[in-house]
This record gives sequence, structure tokens and C-alpha cells, in this order.
Amino acid sequence: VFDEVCETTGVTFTRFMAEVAMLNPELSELTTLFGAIDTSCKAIADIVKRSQLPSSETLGLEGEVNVQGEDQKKLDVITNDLLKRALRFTGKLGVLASEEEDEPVDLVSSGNADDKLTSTWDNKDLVVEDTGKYVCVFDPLDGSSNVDAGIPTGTIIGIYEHDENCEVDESIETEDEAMANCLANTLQPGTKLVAGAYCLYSSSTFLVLTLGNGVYMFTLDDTIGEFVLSHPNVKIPESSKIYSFNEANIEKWDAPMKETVYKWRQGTGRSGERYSSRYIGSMVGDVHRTLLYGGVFGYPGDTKNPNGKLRLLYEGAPMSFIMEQAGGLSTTGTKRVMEIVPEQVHQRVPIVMGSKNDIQEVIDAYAAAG
Ligand code: AHM
Ligand code: MG
Repeated sequence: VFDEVCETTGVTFTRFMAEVAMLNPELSELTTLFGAIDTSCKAIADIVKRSQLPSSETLGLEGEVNVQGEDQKKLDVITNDLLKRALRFTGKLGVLASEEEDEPVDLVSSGNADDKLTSTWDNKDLVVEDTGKYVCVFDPLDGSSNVDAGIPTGTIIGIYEHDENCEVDESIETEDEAMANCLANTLQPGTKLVAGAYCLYSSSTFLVLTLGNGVYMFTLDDTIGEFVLSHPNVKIPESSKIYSFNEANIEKWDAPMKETVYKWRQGTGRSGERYSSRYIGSMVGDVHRTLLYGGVFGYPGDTKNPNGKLRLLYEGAPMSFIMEQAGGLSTTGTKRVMEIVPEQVHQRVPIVMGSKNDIQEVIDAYAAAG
């Protein structure tokens, strides 16, 4: 019966994750986390879609300013809470970091009564003993300022294993120290990611993920309410003719970046092709197009913002993981983004990612400039 269902529906994300768990029993807890992510993406897609209806309560600003000094939209807050709750109730997660949380959040021992995990069926507190395994970082609704104009947005997620160093050992004397050490688990480089994923809310809803063994793309089939495998083992074209930057900043960029884009405009770059420009201004949409059609997406450093705009932990690293797993590259110009060890949760990173040959051209331009 199962086979017959899948012949009718295609391979659902649920089946895909069941296969992952059968082949890799050590990943079975990860598949529980992805169950929560699956449901969250569907719920966020719906919230975003309905947000512009006159009856919607999500229009407008939340009235708060987040740690980076930006107005927080209601949608950012709602989607952050949604994802946080969904992930907590898997019982597989100890710590998370989000664009919308000033500090990493300890999901288990925050001491906040509202944060208690209470079961729905007998109203008892849930005893969670297995939260030490994973750490999750995410941007719940990247590009949310675009929603009012009907422009694509996305959720970006990275999952790390809990670092062993988090274990309370003799060198850690106080509870505060132990906590600080645990929260530092969120500051791991992209090379330690066990999963990277994004959801794109656009003309279709997509869920794209890598577990370090290729990139798998699923499309939401609304009729059955399931993500269905639409692009197995996505590979980005090795060369391209498309670049995607906020070009208004070009005069302020580093010289090697600026000069490479000038060449691409004029058709005097390595491939001799004249490039086209495509820029949505919403990272998930821009990266998704780049993966499928080939191209270069970036937010380089400039004289005003030497580290660009994008955040390393929950934007740069997971997207770089996906890009590399699809056969592309991701660099700051001088460093592989995946290898940067974050020092702060919200730190920014200059980024250029995409088709291998084009990114290599950028890396070579930086190397030549010394
Ligand atoms: P956000 O996290 O505040 O939503 O900003 C991130 C977004 C990215 O999705 C996008 O790539 C970038 O900001 C666009 O910036 P700009 O408007 O400067 O081109
Ligand atoms: Mg963001």
C-alpha cells in the first residue's frame, strides 16, 4: 500500500526522511527535527500567504527593535515563536540561536514557567532527557520586509551536533559557566553542520536540504499537504552568465570584486560571456535561482560595511553548505565561508557564492590583488 501511495504522490519528504533513518540509524533523531521543520515551513507558508489579507493581524510593525537595531515585524516574531516551539517539542534540542533572539536560547532550563514542556494529553510536564544532541540556528523569515510587496521570503536553518565540550567537567565550577559553555555550542563553523536547509515561500513553496550528501529539493503539493521530491541531487551549473548583487553598492566594494563584476558586464571576464543581472533582494529566492540556473549571488563587504550585510551563523553558513553540496563554492573573497568560526551569534560575513568557475574567478582576483 505504501508503494502505491508513493507512486501516486511521488516521494514525500516524510518518506525521504524515513529512508534516511533506515539507512542511517544514528540520524533518526535528526529526522524528528526535520518533521518539525516540515510542519513549520507549511505553517509559515500559510501565514505569509494570508498576511496581506485585510483581516490579517500580522500587518504592520511589532513595535520592537531587535538587537541589531531593526524594527521587528510581527511576522518575524510569529514565525520565530512558531519554529522555536516546534523544535522544542521534538525534545531533541538543547540550544538554539535565531536572528530574532538577542542571545542563544537554552530550551530546557530557562526556568521560565511559560517555557515548560507540558504534554497535551494529560497536562503533565514532559520529562526530556535527550536534549543534548543537537543545536539549531535559524533565520525564521529572511527578507520579511519584502512580504508586503508579495516578494519571496524564506526560512534558513542550520543544525549542529552538540559539542562534547559542553559536558560539565571539573574545570567548570559554576552553573553560569556551564551555561555559557553550552550556549557557546551555537558558535561552530559551517564545516561542523550536520544539516543545512531552507524553505522558500514563493509561487511554489520549496523545502531544500543537505545532510552532507548532496542537495535534495522538495515542492509542496497543496492537494495532499506534503512536500514531494522534485529535484533529487541538485547540481549547480559550473559556469554561468548571471550575477546577483545589490549593484548600487558597487563603487564601495573591494577592488577585486568590483573589477570582476565590471568584466562580467562587459564580457571580458574568463568565460568571455556578457552577464545578466538578477536580484530579488531576498537571499533565499536569490540563492534558489542561483542553484537551479547557475550564477553568482553575493553581498560583498564595502567601505561602509566591511563585512557586508548577511549573517554568518544562520544565513551564510547553512546556505554555503547547500551551495557546496550542489557543487558550487562560497567565499568571502579570501576565505571559505564554511571554515569561519563565529565569535558572535549575529556577526556578519562578506559572501560570494555560486557556480564553481565564476567563484574561482573571484577568488583568483582577490589572490592576485594580494
Ligand atoms: P533581513 O535578514 O533583515 O531580512 O535581511 C537580509 C536580506 C537578504 O535576504 C538579502 O539578501 C539582503 O537582505 C538584501 O539586502 P539589500 O536590501 O541591501 O540589497
Ligand atoms: Mg535575515
